[in-house]
Amino acid sequence: MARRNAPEGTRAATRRPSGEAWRELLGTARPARHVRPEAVTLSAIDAEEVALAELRDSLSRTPRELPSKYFYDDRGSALFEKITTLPEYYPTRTERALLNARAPEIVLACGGSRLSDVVELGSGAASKTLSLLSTALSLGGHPRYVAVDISAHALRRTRELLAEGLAGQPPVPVHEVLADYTRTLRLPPRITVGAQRLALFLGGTIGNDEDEAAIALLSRVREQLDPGDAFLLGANLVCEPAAIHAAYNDAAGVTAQFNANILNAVNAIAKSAFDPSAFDHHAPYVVEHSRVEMWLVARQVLEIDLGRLGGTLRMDKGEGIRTEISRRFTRASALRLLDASGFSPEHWMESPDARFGLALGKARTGLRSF
Ligand code: AVJ
Repeated sequence: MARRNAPEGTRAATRRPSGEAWRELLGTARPARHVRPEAVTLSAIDAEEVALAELRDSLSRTPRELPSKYFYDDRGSALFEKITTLPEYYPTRTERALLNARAPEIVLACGGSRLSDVVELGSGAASKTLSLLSTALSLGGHPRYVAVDISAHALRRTRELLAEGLAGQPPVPVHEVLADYTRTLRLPPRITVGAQRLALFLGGTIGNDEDEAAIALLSRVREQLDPGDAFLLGANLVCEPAAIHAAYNDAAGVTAQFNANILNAVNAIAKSAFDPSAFDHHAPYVVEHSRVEMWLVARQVLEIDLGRLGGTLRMDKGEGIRTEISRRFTRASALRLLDASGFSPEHWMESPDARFGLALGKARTGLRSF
């Protein structure tokens, strides 16, 4: 994963960036057929030293952890895209169907043809967002799409998917922001004064954080918006444990590969010597915390050279590293999160099977007085 030193910000494109991220983003960037990339913006991903400190810190916690954003190197992003097509992994198709069904309602609640700026955090494979953009276009709007992702690979896929999915429709300008939004977030300035913005945080990724970090993240989004701007949050909902369990323990073993691959990503950054094949994938749904926990569990006693992290990590047989939590919410807990982050909840939409929810909120003027 590319990590550079430039300070974060959307003006970074005017600077001369160096390093892998730049090469990776621009070296293979070709204009898509139907999507005109009007501006390519490069925001710095956190400095190498910060990443090393973060990895050191999380691996020395009890239990040991790795931040789940490290899943998304090129291979990890590709594996996650594969997960979204697995029969067991219900969230993506459930959310997509819900978005497709409710797109007109969502776009109309965001000013209809006045919706000019669609900003997606973790745009990944933006295939779910197509219905919102199509709807805005068909209402006579001219939306721009701002894709924010930590992965250059994912941003490339975003561009391809938009080109394919919006073929034959008016071009949608795409503004790409390569950034780690778990740390800082700076959105490009709005296109025109009074333009209506809609920020999206879909896929249930909000479930990767405990409440405090989730509220901090959503509050950072709120700070980048103006009062009245809209925010759409996708949340996995509490449902049958067997369905949740299957989604993270697929028969083809893709989720297990995705989990193990985080160690390759860490090795690339830290020059460490984790052996992915020395760990078992373990992903139980923990009812008490309404969350999936993904673990990598050492199959035998291990001594791992930590490379640039410094020293050796000793792990007992059966000891685990927690690589992800993926929370399940209720309508009440999802709306509480929005509200606590400076958004007034306006709409709640649920899939027919009640496994996935979308909450639409509007950025509030001031802080809430309790
Ligand atoms: C991309 C964070 C929403 O939590 O379900 C998929 C990641 N992990 N399978 C999720 C994931 C294991 C996914 N999110």
